[in-house]
This record gives sequence, structure tokens and C-alpha cells, in this order.
Amino acid sequence: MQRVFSGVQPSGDFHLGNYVGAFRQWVADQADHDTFYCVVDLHALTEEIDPAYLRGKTFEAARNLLAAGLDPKVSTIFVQSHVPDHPRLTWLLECTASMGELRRMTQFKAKGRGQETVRVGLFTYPVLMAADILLYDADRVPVGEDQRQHLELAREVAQRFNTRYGETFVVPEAAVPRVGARVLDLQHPDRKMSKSVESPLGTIAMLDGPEDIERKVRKAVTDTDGEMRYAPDEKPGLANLLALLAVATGRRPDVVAAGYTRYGDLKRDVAEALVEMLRPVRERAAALAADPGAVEEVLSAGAARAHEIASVTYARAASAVGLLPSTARRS
Ligand code: AQP
Repeated sequence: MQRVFSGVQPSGDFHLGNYVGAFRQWVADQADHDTFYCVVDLHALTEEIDPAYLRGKTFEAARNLLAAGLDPKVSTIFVQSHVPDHPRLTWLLECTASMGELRRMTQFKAKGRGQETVRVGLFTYPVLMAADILLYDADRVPVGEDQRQHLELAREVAQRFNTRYGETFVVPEAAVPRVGARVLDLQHPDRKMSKSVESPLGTIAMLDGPEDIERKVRKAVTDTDGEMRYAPDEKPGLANLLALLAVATGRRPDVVAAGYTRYGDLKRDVAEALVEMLRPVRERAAALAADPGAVEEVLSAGAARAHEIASVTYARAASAVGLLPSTARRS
């Protein structure tokens, strides 16, 4: 069975982009893959974040992954910092990656721009992400479009390591959805919907109720020519709405466009479809909120299973580079 790995930062509230671009694929992959899903709390430290907020959001993120439809009987669900092999392998990979290739990462350039000081962790973030993936011998990594470049780096680092030290890592493939890989901010369709950029009207939270979803979709920015067609470059706001309705109803965005003449009618149906798509997620979240013990159990079992696999991969990599195995007994 093929192995799947993916992760999400607990840096804010999950939004529609996370659900459409990532979690829906994660849920689907559970049916026929060995799936590992991780709340990547170490990644959240690459930018300013309050410690108590991080702790709370990490737990909430795990709970909301279950609400999104992950099944702990099938998937291994865990918190990145609970598995010590992630930072350990990162060091070996930092000694494999080059400054030049990290400098080319567009997310680093975008996030570092205008900051007085940039954390070293923000620069090396893609190497930690490579370690996350490679530790689990993942064949497939379902992600949104924004992570494609990081995935390419993980592949290059894995290949370089394998060439230098012998076959050690599985070289992973990115799985980016054909539609919905880049959900745009409803107010600023020139940028992706994001949890780290404040845009209350432009961002639909995964757990937003019907009224909020309807209001935000109604106010979504489109264009003034009134022409109904799917043209992501020329008409990004409209294309975003068409893509969302396409994802929610299992059709192609251009086919969706052919069924409408007025933007108002389209917006009404987009809102209705999103409310229905997210309804089971909201219902599961409400049930889980009453049972924090269940989430703790999932994370504890998940960390144990993840560590079992990750520790073997780390030992293989450490041995390949020539680190002397420790014989110290640990209690
Ligand atoms: N707008 C989006 N459209 C489609 N997919 C998206 N993803 C994120 N935003 C969109 C995908 O969601 C997964 C988890 O995201 P993450 O939290 O690990 O990545 P991120 O890029 O940090 O997400 P955010 O929410 O946009 O936060 P910021 O703004 O801080 O970067 C990933 O698979 C991602 O592709």
C-alpha cells in the first residue's frame, strides 16, 4: 500500500482553502493508502506566535482534522514535536541542502519581505518540511499549489542524499488537486486565502456557520464586465467562485459557468453548496468539542506509531552519513 504524508500549521483557524486544497484529499486518500497526518507545530515557530496561543491552537488543529473527516482508526494523526526524529533528521538534511536553493523559495521571500529580522527557522522551513515527509517513506504528499515548490525541494534533497550516501529515502510525489489547489481571498482575489493574513470578509473559516458563509460569498469581489466565463487570469474573483462550486458539486468550473448568466445567482448557489459541504464538518466539530479526552488519546497513539516508523528512517539516515550508533541505555 502506498504511503501518504501531509501536514498543517496550527498558526490560526483552518479555512476553506485548507479544506479544499488539502483536507478533502487527505480524507479521500484514507480509503486506499497508509496515511500519516501531522499538526506541524515546529513550523509555526518560524514566525511570532504566543506560546499559550500555540498550545491551544495545536490541540484545536488536531480536533479539527478529526472534524474534517480524518479517521484515527485508519490514519496516524499526530503532533510534529511529539516525534523527536523530525528535528534530528532536519539537521542531516540541512547538511545536504544548499543556501542557494533555500534562497529561491518564494514563500521565504514573501514572508521575509519587509521584516527587520528574519528567523533562521523561516529560512530553513522547507528543510524541516522535507524531513517531515522523508521520515515516513511517503510516496505521495497531497498539498495545495502553494506548497509545490517546497515539495520539489524535498525531492531534490532526497535524491542528492541518496546519490551521496546510497538509497536511503523514498522520493515523494506531490499530489495537487486539479481544481481548488489555490483558493483565493474573497476580497483580494490576487492572493490566496490564508490563515496568517487578517481578512475577515475574504476568509471563510472551515467552521463558519451558514450566515457567515452566505454574507462573505455575497460580498465577494468579482468584476464589472458581467461576462460569465471561467478565466482565472483575467477574472480571478469569478473563477474562484466557479472553482469552489465545481469542487463542492464535483463538476468542471467551465461547465459550472455555462449554467449561469448572472453573478448574483451564482453567488447564491456557491454559498448554498459551501454550507452543505461544510455542514458535516461543523457537526463533527461540535461533537468533538465535548470530548477533549478523545483527541488526547488519538494524539498519544498517533505519536507512538509515528515514532516507530520515523525512528527507523532516522537511524538509516544517520548510519548512512557515518554517525556512530549510540549504545547508551535509556530508561
Ligand atoms: N488558499 C489555499 N488554497 C488551497 N490550498 C491551501 N492550503 C493553504 N492555503 C490554501 C493548503 O493547506 C495545507 C495546510 O496549510 P498550511 O497551514 O500548512 O500551509 P500554509 O501555506 O501555511 O497555510 P495558510 O493557511 O495559508 O497559512 P500561511 O498564510 O501562514 O501560509 C497545505 O497543503 C496548503 O497547500
